[in-house]
Amino acid sequence: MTQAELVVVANRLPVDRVADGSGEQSWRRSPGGLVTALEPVMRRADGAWVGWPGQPGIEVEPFEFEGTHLVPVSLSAEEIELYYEGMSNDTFWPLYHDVIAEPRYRRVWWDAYVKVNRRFAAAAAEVAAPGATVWVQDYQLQLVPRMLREARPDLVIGYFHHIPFPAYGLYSQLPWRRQVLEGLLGADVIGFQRAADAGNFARAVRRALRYPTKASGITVPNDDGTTRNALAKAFPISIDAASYVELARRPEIRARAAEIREELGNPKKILLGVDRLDYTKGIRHRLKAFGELLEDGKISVEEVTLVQVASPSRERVEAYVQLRDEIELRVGRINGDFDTMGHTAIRYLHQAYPREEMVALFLAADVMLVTALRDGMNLVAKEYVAARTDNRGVLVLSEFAGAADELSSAVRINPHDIDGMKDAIMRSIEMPAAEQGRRMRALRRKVLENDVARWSQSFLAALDAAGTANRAIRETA
Ligand code: GDG
Repeated sequence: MTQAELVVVANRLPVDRVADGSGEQSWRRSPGGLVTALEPVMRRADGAWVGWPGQPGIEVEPFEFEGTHLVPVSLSAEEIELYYEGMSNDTFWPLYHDVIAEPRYRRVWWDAYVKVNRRFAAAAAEVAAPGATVWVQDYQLQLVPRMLREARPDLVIGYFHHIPFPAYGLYSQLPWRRQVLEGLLGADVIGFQRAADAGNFARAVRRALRYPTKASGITVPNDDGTTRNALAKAFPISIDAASYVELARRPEIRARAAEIREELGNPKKILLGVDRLDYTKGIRHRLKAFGELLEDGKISVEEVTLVQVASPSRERVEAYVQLRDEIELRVGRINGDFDTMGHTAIRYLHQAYPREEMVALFLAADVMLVTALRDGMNLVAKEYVAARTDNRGVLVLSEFAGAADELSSAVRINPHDIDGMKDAIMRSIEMPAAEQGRRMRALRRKVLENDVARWSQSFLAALDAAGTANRAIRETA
């Protein structure tokens, strides 16, 4: 049986099951950011990855894929409904994004969440070598760190939270608030996107559990009366910036960007939004501001087009079905009111595109609109910046996205302030090339320096240090 020195545990395996032409099933690397982030580390460490293979009810034996040992965790259709669509995406997601949508608290969802977390923990415990490092990813698996520590006290355990962690006034709604904090505190290092998220977490621990905290450190009691330290700290995630630079330099992608402008009727300015169709992304607010600018006569469809890519997401969760209806109604109204035969106000695309097409869109766009109401980081903002090797283009960025902490040279907005957003859009449309260049150069420096390789290295280095320190405490106890 394979035993790995580094184990990643995530809701999804880094592969998708695909049928080839003859009906044979095979695996293909999934395009996600986390996969790119961890691939080099996994390869070097002879790592294992524990996760759901992406289809309900299928039982798959562990297998090797491009140098990583994959350990599938099977989930039934009912478990996907309760643990994933229910507890993860209809309770934790809205609660952690400051209750933008109303979280639903259902005990059957929680029971399934506990049961599924236990299954992930057991799979990780089985594949981890003695003293191995295990890195748990995200809010679907918040109980895994503690479950794993109970089963395997020899392990060094890290957890990274990809979404925001809310203030205690909101967090305290959660009927299982203590269990979740205790679950997370099973880790030696609990990583967050922003310092504010780590601060909210530490305050929740003080309020709900009464454990002492000092700077980033939390003193966690063990069952035998001894204590250990957990570190709760910000490790802002990033992108594989070099791969965006490479794509942006390809002649065929640059040609495609020019073609996109042509196809849109050569407007003077193209505004772009790229989001999963999610209520956290502020798509409605963006449409409102854009629609009002047309109404006010500040812009016209001959001059300015908004391209909105809204990739399909969580289509079985009711709030997402509703959101799609609302957005499509609003897009239809704006286009109906303002389109001409030759020009459209909003080119709305409810589709997912290959990365090459995304980069061509980034290059075609004069202004990138990131108007999230709450967002852990927002990688799209960083991808746009990385792709602009020409030092042109303007990033409009919500203060409520984690990326705002680093990307201070963006045009910052509060998406709730529609007038403010309209002003920011006008300023961006009219921004002189010299100012665009100055801002873009500063943004690019940040993103290229702090890429995803640095993110994973700095998390794993902190984890190594914390693990060593906790081991020393244990051995002298
Ligand atoms: C969560 C947190 C945090 C989107 N549509 C297409 C496509 N995408 C890609 C983007 C980007 C990724 O998906 C989305 O990442 P974001 O960070 O923008 O947002 P979430 O999906 O909500 O991610 C977030 C992130 O985790 C990482 O920690 O930043 O705050 O919510 O890479 O480019 N990619 C392609 N076609 C599409 O149609 N190829």
